[in-house]
Amino acid sequence: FLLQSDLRKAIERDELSVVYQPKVNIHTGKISSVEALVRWHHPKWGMIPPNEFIPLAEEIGLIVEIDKWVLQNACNQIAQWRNNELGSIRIAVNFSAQHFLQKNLVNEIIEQLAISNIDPNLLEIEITETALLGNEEFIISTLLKLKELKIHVSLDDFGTGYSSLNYLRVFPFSTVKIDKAFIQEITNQGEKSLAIVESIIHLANRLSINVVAEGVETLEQLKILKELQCNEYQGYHFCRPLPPEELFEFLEKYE
Ligand code: G
Ligand code: G
Ligand code: NA
Ligand code: MN
Repeated sequence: FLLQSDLRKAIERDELSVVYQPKVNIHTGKISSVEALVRWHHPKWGMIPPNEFIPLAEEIGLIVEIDKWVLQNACNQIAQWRNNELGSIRIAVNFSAQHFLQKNLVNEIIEQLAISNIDPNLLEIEITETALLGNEEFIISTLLKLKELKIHVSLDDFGTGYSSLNYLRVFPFSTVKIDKAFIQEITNQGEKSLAIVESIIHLANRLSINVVAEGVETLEQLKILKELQCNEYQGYHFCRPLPPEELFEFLEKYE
């Protein structure tokens, strides 16, 4: 309960921050986007992992406010990097189901893009399957509006939830992200995970959906993913999530 009331005050007390982790094309080495991941520095308890406070924020109805704060931060970050001549770099922001299912979502995003003066093409939204459990027509219309605006939308953590194959048929996603739980098993005698990863990649390629492997930690995993014709990967092997200044240095050196 203490943590709940602390979380309610975290934004105004400036205790949240955003770290960024690149996604990179396996074949060209080009960075396609960087994912924004929120962090909470509690004044007394130190770093609280998102796996603890995001579910809490969802429970107490605070997640929408947090998501919006991260979106605003990420948009301002894109603009700042552009002005610092790093060039145009796309940022992927995680939206929880509660947020994604809001009626005025698209207008709010348009407004934020205008305020930060950035190109919609530089924004990507990551949602998980739980966001797809609502009204199907509403979700499709939201996804189509975002697509029309050239905003990218990714299906995150694919393979862990219901993972209906129908989602890939019905909803217009630009990208599917294979959950890291599968990737970590492909070099660990996880014959079943390997088969699942191979199938998801094959399916995504056949459907012309971009496919990203999450949580790649070793060169061995990367080699397998390359052979399987996965497009992009993300993980500690390439780069950990970094604060903006450190990511800026990383990108400058990488170029
Ligand atoms: O880096 P990692 O431990 O940060 O993230 C853990 C979980 O928290 C992931 O499932 C990630 O999607 C989620 N997460 C991180 N940042 C955000 C955010 O800004 N909004 C939402 N809704 N989830 C986030
Ligand atoms: O949004 P999503 O649920 O996909 O969140 C990604 C999570 O995975 C974040 O918590 C991020 O810090 C974490 N992560 C990113 N790369 C790696 C990795 O190589 N290994 C592991 N174990 N976690 C990773
Ligand atoms: Na994500
Ligand atoms: Mn994920």
